[in-house]
Amino acid sequence: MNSITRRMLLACAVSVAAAGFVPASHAADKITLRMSTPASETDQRSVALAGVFAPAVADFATYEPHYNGSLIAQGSELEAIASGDLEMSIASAQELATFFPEFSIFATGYVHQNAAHQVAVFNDPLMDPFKKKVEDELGVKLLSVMYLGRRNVNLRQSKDELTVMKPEDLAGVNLRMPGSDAWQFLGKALGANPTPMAFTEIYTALSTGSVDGQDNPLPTVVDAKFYEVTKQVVLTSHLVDLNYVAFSKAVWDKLTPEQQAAVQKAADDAAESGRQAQLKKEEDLVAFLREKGMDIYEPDLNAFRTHVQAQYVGSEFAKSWPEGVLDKINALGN
Ligand code: KDO
Repeated sequence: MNSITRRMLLACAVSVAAAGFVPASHAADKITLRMSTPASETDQRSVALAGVFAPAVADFATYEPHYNGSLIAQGSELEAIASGDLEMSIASAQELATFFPEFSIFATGYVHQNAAHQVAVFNDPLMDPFKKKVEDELGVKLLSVMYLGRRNVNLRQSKDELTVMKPEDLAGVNLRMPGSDAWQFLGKALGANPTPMAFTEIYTALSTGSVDGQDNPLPTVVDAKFYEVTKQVVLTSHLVDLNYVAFSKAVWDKLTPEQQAAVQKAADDAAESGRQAQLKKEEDLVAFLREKGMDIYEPDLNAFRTHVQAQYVGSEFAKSWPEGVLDKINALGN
């Protein structure tokens, strides 16, 4: 049956071609780039990829974004790319650390200083062995670094009910952190009681009180409307958070050198555009959140930094960091 069908289709195609009716459809040759992320469509990284990346590769690729973890669950994207079920994602260093523990260095509290520092680190030769390993062993290319922002502690309790100035003040606080070990470690290092949970479940968990809080940058607190179900943000800035534009190596290898250059430039341009938009939002949103009645204040940052850094010293994570890399990262900062 199959062969008859194939033969019939072939015959049909041949006769159409002979009649000169075959349209020179480039669309049919285009590759589809499925991108999966737990982020929303209005998140600035999503906006930048759809608005800057997609049109720049549109000649040869159809960008197909899937938001809110609707295609692939948060944390499984890299595996999906490796097995050919996905072409792109916005991957975190914490997710990469589940495969390559040394990536935890980029997920460690108070290591990256700001957005520019992230870019300097990503483009420095120190990143080359990290990128190569991911490419060789996972079949994933890390094209560019995206800025998510300064993660802060966002709680249901008002400041009157719970004022957080030091890590000790977070003792017993049930803080939602993303699922992987590197994230959970950071939650503990902050002094809290971390609870693993997918991003898409946070709003409900905050509204029902099954967690006391969550940590994310201010633009995420607004985009996901966490301000509706929380009362304070403690500006701990414990992680200047990043994501990598992750791209299938198998797909990359099928592209021409010109197409590869276009994909690379599109990723860099999208990352830069998203970074500027996110930085602006971080600045503007303090006023917005205060208008919504939230308490926003800075704790004793020195106490948090010292406490968090002390937890990493001698940890299993720190043992996986290649010799000298932390010093190089620090040297690229202010
Ligand atoms: C989150 O789950 O808290 C987190 O901020 C982790 C990031 O690595 C990133 O995946 C992000 O969620 C999602 O893209 C949603 O913004």
